[in-house]
Amino acid sequence: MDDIANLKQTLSDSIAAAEDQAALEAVRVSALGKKGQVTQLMKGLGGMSPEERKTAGPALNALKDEIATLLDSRKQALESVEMDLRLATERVDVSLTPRPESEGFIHPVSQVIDEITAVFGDMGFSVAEGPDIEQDFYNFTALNIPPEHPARQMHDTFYLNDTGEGERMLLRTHTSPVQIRTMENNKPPYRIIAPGRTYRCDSDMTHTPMFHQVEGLVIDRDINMSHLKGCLQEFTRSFFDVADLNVRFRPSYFPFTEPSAELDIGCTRNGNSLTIGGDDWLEVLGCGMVHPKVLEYVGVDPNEWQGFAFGMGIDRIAMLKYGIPDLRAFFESDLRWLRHYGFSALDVPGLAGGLAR
Ligand code: 2NM
Repeated sequence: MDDIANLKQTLSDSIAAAEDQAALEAVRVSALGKKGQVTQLMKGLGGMSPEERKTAGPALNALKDEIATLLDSRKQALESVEMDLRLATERVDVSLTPRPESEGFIHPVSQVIDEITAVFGDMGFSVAEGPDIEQDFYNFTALNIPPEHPARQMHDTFYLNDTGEGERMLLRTHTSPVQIRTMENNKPPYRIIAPGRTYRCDSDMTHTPMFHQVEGLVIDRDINMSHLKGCLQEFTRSFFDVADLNVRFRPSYFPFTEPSAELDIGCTRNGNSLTIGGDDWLEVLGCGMVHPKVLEYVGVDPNEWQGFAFGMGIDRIAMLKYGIPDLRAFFESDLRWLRHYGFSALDVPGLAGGLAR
């Protein structure tokens, strides 16, 4: 029993003297490890007489528990000292300047689509969408474009490969098929715009084979030409943010409208440069009263319903509004170009960047 008391004293002293985790672990191994002193004594129990074992057994078990408890509390004390030391000596420099995140930019075409949508949205229009790959019926026939019309010739329209099953599909040459589908699938009245990609086999300084259009459609029981004029005058003045912008309508022709017109806005030409506002004229969109034949194609009774439609190219008016000189740079995906001409998604000065609202 004296051996036990002595061992307990020695081990407690070693535990108290352990200066760090490694020293403490060494003490633990020397006491409770496989060949540790306490372990060895416990192995000796087997060779004892039952009498001896009766007193030595509980005493050794108590020693083992006491040493384990002492080891544990010393371990916690050392950990807390180590933590205090780390807290006192280590630093996180929260003042370090962060590396700048790379910021994305809104493409001018997306920005202009958003602006146009905002203006017509305020006038009660909603946005309609449809497929880029179309059938001849929706792109041409239903728009009163007869088979012999030049717009149908191969040089203008991209046709998909013939699959042998039915009609050859094509890439829509305007977004009008969206209006056709909307009228076919919904009952009048309609008040929609259809922005999106359009395709024509044309590529030079001022034409890209893929370009963007917004078309609009208003059909109700008594929509007339003056609604068309008021709506589009309001749109151009709001979109270009020029309150007294000159506007004029010139007679024109489209197969899908009768009468048809083109809308010019006031501009100023100076050598090669062109600015909005002034006494010169610039053509910006086509429009007209929807042809009765178009309404008949989609099952809308032209004796009950009538209205107007319009269409404009987005890419060119984006160039105009934001002074972008080269159309082809629009679709080259040059990030330096986008950083220069693009719009921040986070710092939007009013939805339309200076809309008169
Ligand atoms: C234009 C000009 C005039 C037009 C017509 C239609 C529809 F589907 F309602 F008949 N959608 N868009 C239209 C009318 C388009 O673009 C220069």
